[in-house]
Amino acid sequence: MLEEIVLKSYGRDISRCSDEELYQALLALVQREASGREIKGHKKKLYYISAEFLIGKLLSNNLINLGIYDEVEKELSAAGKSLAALEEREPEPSLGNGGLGRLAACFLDSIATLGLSGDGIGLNYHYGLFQQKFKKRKQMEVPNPWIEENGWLIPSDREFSVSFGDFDVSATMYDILVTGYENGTNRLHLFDLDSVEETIVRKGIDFDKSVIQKNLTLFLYPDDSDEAGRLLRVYQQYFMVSCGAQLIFAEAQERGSNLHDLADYVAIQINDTHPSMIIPEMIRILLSKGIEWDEAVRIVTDSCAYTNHTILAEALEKWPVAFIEKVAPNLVPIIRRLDEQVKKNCQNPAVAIIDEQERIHMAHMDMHYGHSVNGVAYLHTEILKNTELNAFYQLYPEKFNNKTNGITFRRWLLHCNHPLTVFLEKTIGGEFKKDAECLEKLLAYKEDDTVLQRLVEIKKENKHVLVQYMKQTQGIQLNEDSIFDIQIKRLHEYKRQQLNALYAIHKYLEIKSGKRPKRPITLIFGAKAAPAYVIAKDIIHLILCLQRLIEKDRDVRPYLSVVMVENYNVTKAEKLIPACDISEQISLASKEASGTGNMKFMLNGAVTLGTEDGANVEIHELVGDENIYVFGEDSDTVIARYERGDYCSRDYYEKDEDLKAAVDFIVSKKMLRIGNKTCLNRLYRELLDKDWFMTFPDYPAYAEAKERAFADYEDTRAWAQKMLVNIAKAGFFSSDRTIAQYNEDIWRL
Ligand code: 26Q
Repeated sequence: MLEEIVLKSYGRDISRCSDEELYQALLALVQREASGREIKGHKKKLYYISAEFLIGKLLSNNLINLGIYDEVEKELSAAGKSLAALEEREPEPSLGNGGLGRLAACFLDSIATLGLSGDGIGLNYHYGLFQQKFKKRKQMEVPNPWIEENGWLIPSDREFSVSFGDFDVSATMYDILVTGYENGTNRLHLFDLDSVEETIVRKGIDFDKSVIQKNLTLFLYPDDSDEAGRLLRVYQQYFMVSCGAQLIFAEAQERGSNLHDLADYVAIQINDTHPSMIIPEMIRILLSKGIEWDEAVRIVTDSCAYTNHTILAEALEKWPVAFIEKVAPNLVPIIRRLDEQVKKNCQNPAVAIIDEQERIHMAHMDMHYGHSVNGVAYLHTEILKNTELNAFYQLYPEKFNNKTNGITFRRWLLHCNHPLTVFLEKTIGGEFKKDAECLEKLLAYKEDDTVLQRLVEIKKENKHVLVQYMKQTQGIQLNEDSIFDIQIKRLHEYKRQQLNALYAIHKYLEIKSGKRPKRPITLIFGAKAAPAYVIAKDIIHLILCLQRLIEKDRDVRPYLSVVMVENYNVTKAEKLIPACDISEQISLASKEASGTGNMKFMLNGAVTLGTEDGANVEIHELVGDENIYVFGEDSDTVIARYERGDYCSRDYYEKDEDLKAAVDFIVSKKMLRIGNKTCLNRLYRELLDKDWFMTFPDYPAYAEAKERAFADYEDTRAWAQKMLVNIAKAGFFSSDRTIAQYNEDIWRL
């Protein structure tokens, strides 16, 4: 298959080609095979519109989905070449920050896998999420280009132009083919500004934010807390929405829509509020085509559905009317009219679109003028209905629904964990690849020693592979026989990496005092912090200082290590997850909408150590008390404490000796010798004076649960049974299930 292409293009066989030539040939092969399978001819089409698509590398995934991975790998290795080396060469498109962007990527995979007609709409950022480098134990940000002369992007010949308040721009649409697993192909449409100039990048990821014509699609926003350049973000959003609407209307009309019946031709899923301007923009276009106001509003409402991904108040977008006035003045009268309509029907100021400070609440527009509002895990949706969005739930109970997140098993099992995939296939057959719930068949082997032993061996093999990788990439030597305890996710106080770090200090002090753990422990972290998020960066600094402290300490080194993986991204996740024993999911209950890393770990045989938050609640219910370590206060307790407003971290600190010792150690002489005084002091003060995400009340229960998990790990057979149950019960978290539910309840394709 590959040989044929190579001979034709280079006139040589595989063994005589360079890796670069082989990579290009594989790219051509994938594009040819994928484009032959495009899903066409359906009347109704889904558009998943999102500011982020964290797709990760595509080559292997496409080969798997096209069913040619094994064949290609054999051809290559027969010629003395390795597919792994070609994968290394591929740049990762990091067009997203974290969970929300990765979810969008998993969804596109599942939409195509289920044979549904549905495309992604997003932006073609020239630089993805910054590359993270560590210097002096601090995070530095470096631009992260990914676009190649000959890569995955296919330019389209449709033309797009966008009118902002003060100027017009033209845009090009680039498509990435999205292959389904042994099924059809859809597309991810990425819009790019024609006049972008990469030369305006200054030092690091700093760039001239003033000239929109040059920077609009230059960078992905690294952030939900960076205040600078918020106006630019609104420009990005309107650019995406305007181009997206042009595409949606053009395609619907090509499929036969007369616009009055648009909702029979399109379903639009709004991924958080970043694309919310699609609502007034579509109304604007319909009005301009002569459709009356009431009908235009109805058409748009029937087409659009909104997903909420967060209950953190600071992440809910509220844009000043003045911003929209500058960026998209034509939307302002429409938004005002929508707001008047709301205010006429409902006097509660909590549901207004425009508040008394003249700010537009994007989520409010979505809930009033979309037909569906969904949360991303059971608990999250309940909190939305009962607390955060209760006023809207009262108005529109029928719009609210839950869609518990999922992950694509093609990337997060078949691709990242070959040994486990092969073993599962051999043991329970290959049906689980298409029908994830078939993984439950594994439960029949819970008492089978050969199966249990093999699961342990596979974990060991994967740990070995990670050890090699860490040695090669960061020069860090991990101990293969230690427990791998892993926390990988964006750095955020609510996710509580600091809680894990406090435990690390506690363990360090314990070992120093002569109390050694039965088995060495490796605490692995991976996280990027938003460049302007000071405390998050301080937490990274703390972890890197601990890493250094322990590396240099002969007494402690054999029993404990703390390791921070540099530049955590999708590619690194694929290497870390299969090697994990204990999956850290320790957010403050009520704050993590769902989490999806928790699902990836479970599927790969790690046992969760977590709070009753997000999808952890559903994992707990599926695997039972025996197969998860749950600790900490529940969401009701936490929510009630926030309402009372009487949390005082110092009270907990004074009462718990271990905790006090760990917290004080942050600013100890030992630490100050390694780290930066300002950073460590600031973090220490933050914890003592504020601790907004309540790490202290959960500390004792966390340490206890962690000790229990480590002790249980020593009974290898019982631990293997836990691994087995976790794998067997992971089927529910296939994004194929999630997407089938979206389609059944919302899109109706
Ligand atoms: C907001 C305002 C201004 C600029 C940026 C933003 C912004 C950017 C990114 C707000 C939010 C995000 C990302 C949110 C996110 O990733 N949420 C995660 O979504 C996952 C998928 O549903 C969940 O599993 C996670 O629990 C949730 O945190």
